[in-house]
Amino acid sequence: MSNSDFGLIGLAVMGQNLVLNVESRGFQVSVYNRTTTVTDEFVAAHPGKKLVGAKSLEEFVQSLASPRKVMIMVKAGGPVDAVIESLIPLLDKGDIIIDGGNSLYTDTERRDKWLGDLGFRFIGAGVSGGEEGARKGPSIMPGGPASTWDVMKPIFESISAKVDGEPCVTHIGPGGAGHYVKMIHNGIEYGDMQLICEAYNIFKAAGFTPAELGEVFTSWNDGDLESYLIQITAEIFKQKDPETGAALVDLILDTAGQKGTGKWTLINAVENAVVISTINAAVEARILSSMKDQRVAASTILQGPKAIISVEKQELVKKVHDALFASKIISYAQGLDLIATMGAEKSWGLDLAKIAAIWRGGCIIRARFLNDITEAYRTDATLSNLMLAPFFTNLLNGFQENWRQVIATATLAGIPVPAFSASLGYYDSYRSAVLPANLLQAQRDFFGAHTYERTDKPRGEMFHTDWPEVIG
Ligand code: NBP
Repeated sequence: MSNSDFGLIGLAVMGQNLVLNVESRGFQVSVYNRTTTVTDEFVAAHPGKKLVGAKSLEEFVQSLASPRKVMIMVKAGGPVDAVIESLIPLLDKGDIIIDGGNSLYTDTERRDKWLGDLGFRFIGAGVSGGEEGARKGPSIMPGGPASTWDVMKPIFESISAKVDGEPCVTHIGPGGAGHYVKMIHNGIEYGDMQLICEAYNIFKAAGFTPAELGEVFTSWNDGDLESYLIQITAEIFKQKDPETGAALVDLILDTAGQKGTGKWTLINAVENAVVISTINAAVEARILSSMKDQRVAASTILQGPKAIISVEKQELVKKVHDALFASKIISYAQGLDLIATMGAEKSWGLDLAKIAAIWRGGCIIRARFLNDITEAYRTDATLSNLMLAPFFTNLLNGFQENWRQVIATATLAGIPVPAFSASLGYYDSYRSAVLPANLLQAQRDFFGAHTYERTDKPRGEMFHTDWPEVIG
């Protein structure tokens, strides 16, 4: 066989499916996995395909055409460094290493410098879409030097998802920009998922069965909420447990896991002083869900109203739709604000329209309304907040009344809606010309002489008051 066009290390779920995707576009692919039996079984399971299974890294590297293009698809963290360490003595200067896992962007920045100093070319690329995306076409967010992107472009564009003929991949920016944007994508995904769960909880309290919810979500997926997460949620509600015949969703324990990208997003938002309260609420909702034993104990101690909602079903479907959509807009507005802030801080030259455009297909947060987000940033690249794009302003103004009613109804019934509430709190704070921070500044000046500005004096002029002494 001739030398391969592409090589991939790490044949777990994502790696295997990406390899099959790359191969299906006409490229010959060499594969290597630390545990050799995995490689052997994978190659044996796909006879007739242009795959070269390597038993050693040396064999793997030798099988690649120059400049070599090696994608690493192993567990994020130490394993990525371990693979790079063992590749370095085998590769030639100018070869390209791509880390396609969910690496923390700061690790990517470190590797970018490390490998660049050694004369290699490095791309940290976020890959979204899970197993199916990897196989049929993911959304890919590559960072690193633009010149390296130019070399990888033909392969990445051919394997990515397409929307209206446009590939769901673009060069995001230098260094860790690709993995950074993938991290925020995952944060937005956390927000979307939690918002859907809160809608579900409200519907449950109103007596909707899983079968009815399957219909509601299917109809939503035919409308403006059309998205991958709404679509799979509809399927989840329809799924029966083969053992008991009951709706499977009712048998799944209510404790959620997380791998870290949501937490990383929160830390980065705090560091950049950007509010991402919807995503924050979503991460915290997962944490609270994992405290099952404490919640069960507290449920018989701490009091609240009966979780029953008595609103006519069709009316509730409309209201929850509006609350969900409005909150979802906020979640994206916050995530994009964080990307814009960090992009400016790092001088990455990010293009929010292009980022929104490559999220329209292949990835977990793909949604019809990403077309409108793309359009909003194409129209005004300097948009300070997505809520202020006329299309989204109109939607929010139209939704806000039902949004409030849903949150009020849920709160009065004792049903937690932390992400809905956080979203509305952000919306109301952002649109408030006056906030109670005047009192806060007075408090700060009282105990710490931090000074304050006055409403009747020019900005920047600072004042201090000799407040009365408080004893005790
Ligand atoms: P995993 O994250 O489960 O990693 C398993 C792979 O890593 C196996 O090939 C394993 O080899 C290899 N590996 C490990 Br663990 N330690 C290694 C080491 N020290 N040296 C060499 N290889 C090592 O796989 P995945 O779920 O396919 O995900 C791959 C990457 O893609 C991760 O960063 C993940 O976060 C990201 N991602 C996953 C998804 C998803 O839906 N699963 C979606 C998007 C992104 P072995 O066979 O020898 O143990």
